[in-house]
Amino acid sequence: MRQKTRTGDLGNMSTVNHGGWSRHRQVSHPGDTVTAASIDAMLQTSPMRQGQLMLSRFNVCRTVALLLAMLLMSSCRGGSTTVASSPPPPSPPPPPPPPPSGITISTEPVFDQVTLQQPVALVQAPGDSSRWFVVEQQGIVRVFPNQANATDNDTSIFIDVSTRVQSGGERGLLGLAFHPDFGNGNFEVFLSYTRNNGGTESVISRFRSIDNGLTLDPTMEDIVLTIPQDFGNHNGGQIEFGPDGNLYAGWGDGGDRDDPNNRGQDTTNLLGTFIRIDVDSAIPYAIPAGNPFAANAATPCTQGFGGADCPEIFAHGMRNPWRWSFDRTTGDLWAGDVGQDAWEEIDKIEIGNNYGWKIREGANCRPPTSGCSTAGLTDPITEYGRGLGQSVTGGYVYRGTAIPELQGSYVYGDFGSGRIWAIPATSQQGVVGEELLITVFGISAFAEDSNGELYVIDYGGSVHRIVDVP
Ligand SMILES: [Ca+2]
Repeated sequence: MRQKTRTGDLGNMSTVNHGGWSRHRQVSHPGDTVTAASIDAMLQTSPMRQGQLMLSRFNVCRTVALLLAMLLMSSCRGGSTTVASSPPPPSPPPPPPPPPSGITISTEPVFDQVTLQQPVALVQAPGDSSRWFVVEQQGIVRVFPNQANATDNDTSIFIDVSTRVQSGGERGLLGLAFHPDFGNGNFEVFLSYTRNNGGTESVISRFRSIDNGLTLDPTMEDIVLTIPQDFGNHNGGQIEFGPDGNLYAGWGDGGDRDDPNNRGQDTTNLLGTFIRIDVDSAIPYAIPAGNPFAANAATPCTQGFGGADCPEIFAHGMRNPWRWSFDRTTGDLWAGDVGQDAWEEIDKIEIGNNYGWKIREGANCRPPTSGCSTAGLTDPITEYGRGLGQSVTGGYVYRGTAIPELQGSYVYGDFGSGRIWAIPATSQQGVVGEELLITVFGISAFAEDSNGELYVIDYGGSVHRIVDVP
């Protein structure tokens, strides 16, 4: 197994999904005072960085972007200056590692002649393995050919909604979902982003291609639903069509620390939930009959809140689901749910379940650290503590063929530590992930191609294929 050693602290941040960077503190956030000059000064003076001065201009730009992100978020970990917080509970000694599985992997850079800016997702269109679509946080979706030698000259803009997106920290263009019939009589694509509507607001909108799938028309935006956010962080924001043809979305708890408005446990709003809606049967959507609160279908929470339990809800008790996927073989929904102080968790999201936030973080009571009621709460499949990472990024169950020993394993990583782990997709709750690799990447997402092969997306702007080490 090739293991890279981290030489810096670029990954020790949680740009996309963490912290207490909230709207009411934005003005005084130290990140706002960062200038290009101060970044330059840091680059010049930090011994750790000196080797990086030899980097290409492109890489320096990446470094600056990452430093910016790091500085933005570094104060978020400790978080609040306005909310008194208890110290995190001490971590118990780690359990013994599982026996080695024989999985040996590495990563290889791909598409390294294509410039990507703060990518948060990389996807292919249904039935079309010839192209990749990269979702950039500032509000642009670029498309480039699925060719190793693709360059910026081969890259074009699929859609640019940056002028209506509020980006930065954990906000931005956060999700894209092709309609399952896209290119086959349907040309709809759904985007999920945050905008400024008197405060941060999450939006899912329906767009269409009127040029046979080459681009999306930005002038025809039909808003599907909106959710006002309490604070600027924990926006979740991924959207995907499930194997049942419904559109799923995952939302964070509204932000700040300790879920101050108890959104995760309150099912009269869409914060802290997974939702499932049917975007084909009605405008803007219909409620699938099996949803837990489908009886309230006549009073949907199209603006995030309702007087009764929201019929869109599929599961709840989430803190900030960051990157999730459906197993292409079983249809199971696997998600990373980012922790606050102590535990990062991987959940298998099933209908009607309550995943515990803010009663528990991972499979642990929150302060007080014992005695919380666990009745009705669903444990994660696996969790890891702060010694191993700071911000989980959910991945995929590997169903490819290039790495035989990885088949049937759920692969996930950590944005802060760059670690990549796997667990058997048949795991029961409490399994310990097997660490496969320590990378230098700020893992903002994983990607899965049409053959089921997996890729790691580095928030700094690079893509890396996961490959076998025989
Ligand atoms: Ca949980």
